[in-house]
Amino acid sequence: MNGAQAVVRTLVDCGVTTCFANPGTSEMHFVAALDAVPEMRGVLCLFEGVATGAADGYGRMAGRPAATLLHLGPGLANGLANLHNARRAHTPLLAIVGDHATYHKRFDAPLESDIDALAGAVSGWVRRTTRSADAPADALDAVAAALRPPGEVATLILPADVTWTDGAEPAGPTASAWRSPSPVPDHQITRAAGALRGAGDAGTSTTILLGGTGLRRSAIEAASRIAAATGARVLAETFPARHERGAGIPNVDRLAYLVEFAAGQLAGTRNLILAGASSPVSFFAYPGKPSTPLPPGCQVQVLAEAGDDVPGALAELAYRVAPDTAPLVQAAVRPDLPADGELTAESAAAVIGALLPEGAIVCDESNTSSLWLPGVTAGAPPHDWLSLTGGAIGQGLPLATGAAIACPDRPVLALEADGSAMYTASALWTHAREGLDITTVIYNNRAYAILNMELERTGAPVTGTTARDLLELSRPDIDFTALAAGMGVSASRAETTAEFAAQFSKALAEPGPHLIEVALPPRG
Ligand SMILES: Cc1ncc(C[n+]2csc(CCOP(=O)(O)OP(=O)(O)O)c2C)c(N)n1
Repeated sequence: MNGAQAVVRTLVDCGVTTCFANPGTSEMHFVAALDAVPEMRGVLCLFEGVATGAADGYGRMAGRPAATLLHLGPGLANGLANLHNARRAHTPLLAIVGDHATYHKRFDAPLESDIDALAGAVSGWVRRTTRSADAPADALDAVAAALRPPGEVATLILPADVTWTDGAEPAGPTASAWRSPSPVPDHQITRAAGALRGAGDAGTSTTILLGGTGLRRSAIEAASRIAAATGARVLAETFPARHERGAGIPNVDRLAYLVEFAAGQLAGTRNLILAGASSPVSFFAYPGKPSTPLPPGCQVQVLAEAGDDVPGALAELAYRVAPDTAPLVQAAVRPDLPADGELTAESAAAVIGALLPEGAIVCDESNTSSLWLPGVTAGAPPHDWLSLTGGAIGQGLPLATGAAIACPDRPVLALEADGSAMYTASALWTHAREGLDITTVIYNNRAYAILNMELERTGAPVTGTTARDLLELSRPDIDFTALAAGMGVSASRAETTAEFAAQFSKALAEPGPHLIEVALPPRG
């Protein structure tokens, strides 16, 4: 076998069976190896940000890494923003980056750049293979690193001659390579139990902040039992990688994006217990505003870090402080389909709440249009909610691509703001090419609406029309139905609530990708 064939065989043997690729000349032997090892599914993405975002969506849902195949430094750089989001999501992800042949690098050919430096910005593990015979073992180490709890981006740089040189043997998976999450030390559970025993006392309020695997069903149920028994509050981190929610699962509100609102949610908290979440911070600094929403004097304690066994820690805590208490589960309630009327983000949310199918995977990058969604979907049939973990927009359409490939039997919704959709719109072509069951809803408000709000909040002095003009997506308006149709995705445009309801239920009923453009009214 040549190095590429042995790497692909090794990856398949340890469960990495999907490769989101945008290759170039230095990756041609890797591409050819996909024919030699047909168990590896190659998925062509037309921009590297789609490949990396898709690998993020895949890893979040499958719990094991997909590979990406990227072309030297520039290809990696194009994929960096969504690798950043994957890093924040703690997604297991294997970034394979091709490079010039080892002996060719010193000639400084045009595509030569510092791949290692670029990779270091987002990866928990980086290795450059220099000999074909080492490539399979390096690939195995890369997968093990990606799966290291809580999950990380592992980057393997493969020079072209490493991939084309013969004499490599696949490396067998070694069970010891895969580590499980660490159990939480007893003293952390004891300390949290101590704080919780005083949770209901006047003036000593305790809040449990869930994040990471703390937002899986069993962890949420344990947290709900603790809350019911002790009077503690439970909140979720603002942008979870994957939140299991819906009827039959306790409802957990997310901490608000705006620091003032988050401060309101945390008001009165004397003890904050972190279960898989980081201590909350304001997304940005604003003149005169605090950097964290925590009330003054609030004690923060870690029950479990993201890489720990968060559900296990919560279960043990529930055993100690809530042995006889049942979780408070969310009832099955959903809004009626709204009557016809003006189509707004609020009425569109009601339609989604009324029709959300069981088992849906919702990839939410709807930004300012998301405000009404949590409330109207809380009692919908059980579903997963995937959000923008690292704030780098252009993630939603790729994320949906990977989620749909990881879970081909589940309906996937991509709820997309127009500006964010445009970063990685070519993901729609992959939706069509792979026949993915993804319903994309584009909220077309013809603006970077959130930045209009941020312009006010930062207090930046606006004296003319240029600043506002940089935040408008008009002249020309973007025609998303034409864009989608041009990439082979069945598309329609809704101007009223009834039109949206009809188009949305049709899209859900038909297999394959659909896009619905929600024409929002002009901002007041
Ligand atoms: C990679 C990246 N580039 C730029 C930004 C800055 N940014 C934040 S929100 C935003 C515009 C969002 O507009 P849209 O997606 O249309 O959502 P809306 O605010 O209209 O709901 C931009 C450009 C970012 N967060 N990430």
